[in-house]
Amino acid sequence: VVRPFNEIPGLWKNGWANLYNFWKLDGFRNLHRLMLQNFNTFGPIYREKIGYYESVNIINPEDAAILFKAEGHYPKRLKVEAWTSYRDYRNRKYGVLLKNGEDWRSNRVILNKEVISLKILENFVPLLDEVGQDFVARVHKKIKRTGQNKWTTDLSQELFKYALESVSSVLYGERLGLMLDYIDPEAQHFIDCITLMFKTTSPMLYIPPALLKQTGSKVWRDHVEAWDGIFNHADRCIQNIYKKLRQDAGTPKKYPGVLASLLMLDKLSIEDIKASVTELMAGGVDTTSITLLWTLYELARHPNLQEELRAEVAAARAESQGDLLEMLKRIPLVKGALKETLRLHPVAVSLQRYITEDIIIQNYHIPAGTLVQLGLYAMGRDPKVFSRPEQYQPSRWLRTETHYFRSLGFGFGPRQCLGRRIAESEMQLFLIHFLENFRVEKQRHVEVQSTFELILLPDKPIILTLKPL
Ligand code: HEM
Ligand code: 2DC
Repeated sequence: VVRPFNEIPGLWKNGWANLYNFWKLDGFRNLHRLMLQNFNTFGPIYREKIGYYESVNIINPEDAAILFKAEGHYPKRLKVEAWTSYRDYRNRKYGVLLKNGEDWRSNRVILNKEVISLKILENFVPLLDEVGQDFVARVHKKIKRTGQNKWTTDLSQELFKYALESVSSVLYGERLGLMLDYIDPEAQHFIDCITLMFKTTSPMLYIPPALLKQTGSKVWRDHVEAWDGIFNHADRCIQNIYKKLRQDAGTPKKYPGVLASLLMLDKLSIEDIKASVTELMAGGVDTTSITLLWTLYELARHPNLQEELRAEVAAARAESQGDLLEMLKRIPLVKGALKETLRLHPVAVSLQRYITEDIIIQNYHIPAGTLVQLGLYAMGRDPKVFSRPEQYQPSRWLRTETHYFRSLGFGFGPRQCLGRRIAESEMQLFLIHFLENFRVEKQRHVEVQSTFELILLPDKPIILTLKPL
């Protein structure tokens, strides 16, 4: 017999006591580890309430399949109130990230064609390839300057710039120039604001922003300042393209970028376009750069694997004879490496949906309307799901072993990551150029773990040594 909702194990009876314990355990930064612990304590399903935040948590791929079948026509994630509060406070429109219902769907359908369709990839790849080339040229220069034929550094700032340059080149069809020696301080400020925005969001998952706003708390003030910085810079970038487009109205010969394409298409209001393009620009920095940093960290720890990947890239380069799209089809192990990175170091600790119909998971009844979370970090490290989960093994993604609901780093279905294609090609091209130019080594034996700042980040600087080949 199916057991009732109220019998699901877990701590869900006293949200406020749970919030207090969560705070004592430094849960704001340990969310991923606490989720893992909860699965160990309660099994593959548990119910939880922290403050106002109530959810049912699952870990098995087969249960994820049930969850996503019940996501309905307008899939809805956990509402990040900090983000909606800011928009309401400043009277700014929601973009596709924050919209819901029919408004979300109609915007998303139009954006899909310009941002994640396979057809559009042809336009993105040459732009992203150029940024990849400029990145390696920049690193070669840095290496020369050390006079030691190697460069030991924390690459995160360089990767933030690479990621922002990449996403901007695709969105605006032009370069910001972040791979140059002197960079626009506004762009640097934009990067810093995104990091601050994520960091200040996580406490507000549990403490309502409205409350923090009333009490004039620093988190809320910092959060507003961060989003203000993000929107001001994005507005300037968008205005700049808008003006240019009005000046030379004729049809351009080359691909003009996502923003100009959307403006010319004239299917979304300018305000809707601005809101979503801002979200794409902000969503495109920390996500891909941190994933690349983790990948380099893993390659530094696995020198043989690094050589294997290098060989794959060299062969793909030779076989594809200058055709980049063709080349991207010939690097399955590089793609496996990126999946493996997202398995062990996912950007998103969980995926969530408010289910639109009653479902049964692990023989428990879960009523429609419940927030169900798939613990992505916990699943990636579960030995029942991945054999030897602690090992970084890109080749596991080549084998015939089942991948059924196991590769979910970008989410699933119509509400999955809108930036997915940009992110994937940007990261693949980065690794191609990197492997063709440098060997990466790790310093001492430093174990780096994840810390939760809304997205999962390395808990300490990752210091790498780059040597030219
Ligand atoms: C949503 C992951 C890069 C923009 C998401 C979601 C995940 C995710 C898990 C939620 C999906 C769901 O609920 O099913 C990642 C990862 C990235 C990445 C792992 C890189 C390694 C990017 C980039 C952009 C971007 C580069 C922008 C160019 C977005 C947007 C949404 C989203 C706009 C909301 C889509 C919607 O609600 O319709 N991402 N992301 N992401 N991401 Fe990404
Ligand atoms: C954070 O418990 C943990 O892609 C919460 O590019 C549940 C939750 C809800 C929404 C998730 C968020 C987590 C992690 C960061 C995500 C976000 C949805 C989109 C966002 C996954 C798992 C991200 C990083 C976007 C950000 C876009 C931007 C404009 C801020």
